[in-house]
Amino acid sequence: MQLKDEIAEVTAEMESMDFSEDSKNNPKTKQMSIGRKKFNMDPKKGIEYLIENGLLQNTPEDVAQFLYKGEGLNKTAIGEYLGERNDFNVNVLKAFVNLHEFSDMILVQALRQFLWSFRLPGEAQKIDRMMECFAERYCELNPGVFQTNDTCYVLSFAIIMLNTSLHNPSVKEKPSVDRFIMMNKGINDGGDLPPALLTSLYESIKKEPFKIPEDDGNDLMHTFFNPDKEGWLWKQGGRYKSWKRRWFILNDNCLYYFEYTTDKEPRGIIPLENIQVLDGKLDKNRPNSFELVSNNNEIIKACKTDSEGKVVEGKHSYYRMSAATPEEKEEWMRCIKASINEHPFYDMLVARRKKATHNVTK
Ligand code: 4IP
Repeated sequence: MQLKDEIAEVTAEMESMDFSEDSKNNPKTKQMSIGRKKFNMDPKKGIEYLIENGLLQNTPEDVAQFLYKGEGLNKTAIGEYLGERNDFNVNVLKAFVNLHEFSDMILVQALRQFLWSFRLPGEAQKIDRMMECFAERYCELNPGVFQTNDTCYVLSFAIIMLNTSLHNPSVKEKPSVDRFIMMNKGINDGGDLPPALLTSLYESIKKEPFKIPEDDGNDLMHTFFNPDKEGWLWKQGGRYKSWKRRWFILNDNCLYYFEYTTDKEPRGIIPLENIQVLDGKLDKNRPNSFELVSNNNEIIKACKTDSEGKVVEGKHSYYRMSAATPEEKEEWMRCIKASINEHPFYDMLVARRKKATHNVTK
């Protein structure tokens, strides 16, 4: 952080050296340069300074314009300022998003532009507010693409997660386009989005990952959505305790299982809510096992396809799984735990997803 501040300072210094003699001696230019430096160190103080010296008007629109131009400004500082919760900053955020022109852009392009204009902060509430504004703006400029703003919001995150899965080397199993389409079923106000649209979004991300400003390799995009994982596990039945080999996918705070890797429809979905992961009992026939148990000793909320192909509720008071190796087991437990405990943001996303798919569950 300190290093970043120093770099920002030196950059601002170098910029001011480029000025002609006239402008160098111009007190306003000098103040502007001081204001930028202050902003990079403490965004609130920087803006106050610029307003006090008459270089910015005290309106959300003028401040937004300044941040949007972003000349000499550190994008982490812009993100910090836009994420603040008071009325003025929230209005600056709205005005800032409204300066983006997304007409006739596919969602990935709009996201690329948006996520490059500042650095998304790490806090769930802030991300939520920013992405909500983004979705609202995109839908306003591209009417008819999505049924609701929530659809746009949920899909934006699906794209950000896809970006991680496709480009983060620690994600071994890369999702296919069919998988991406499947994961986004029902999000268009209960209906499905056109496969051609989802395919074009997928292809764009596959070809070119998102560019994130000031990415230090420890960025939100790389760590936050890391728990995604896929692989074979053995799973014990609910009422009838037979063991089945199933292809599991951990995604979006849910565990999905499939009979074959190429299946488009999962056999079962276990939302990772109100559960914990425990080491399994020692059983030499089922080594490397772990269990998902309910926090309140109730049946775990889940759905599955029964033998007639109907979607029904699961009947598990616990799920017992067995992995091929001790390392695999540890990895699954780590990833599931990470996705349970982690971020309040997941709860927001799950809630938003429920809204976007509400017709399905009605
Ligand atoms: C079935 O046993 C399978 O193990 C099912 O797993 C399981 O459903 C059933 O649990 C269990 O009875 P048989 O196929 O030997 O009859 P899968 O759906 O992966 O095939 P779960 O809920 O684990 O998916 P109950 O609770 O329906 O009995």
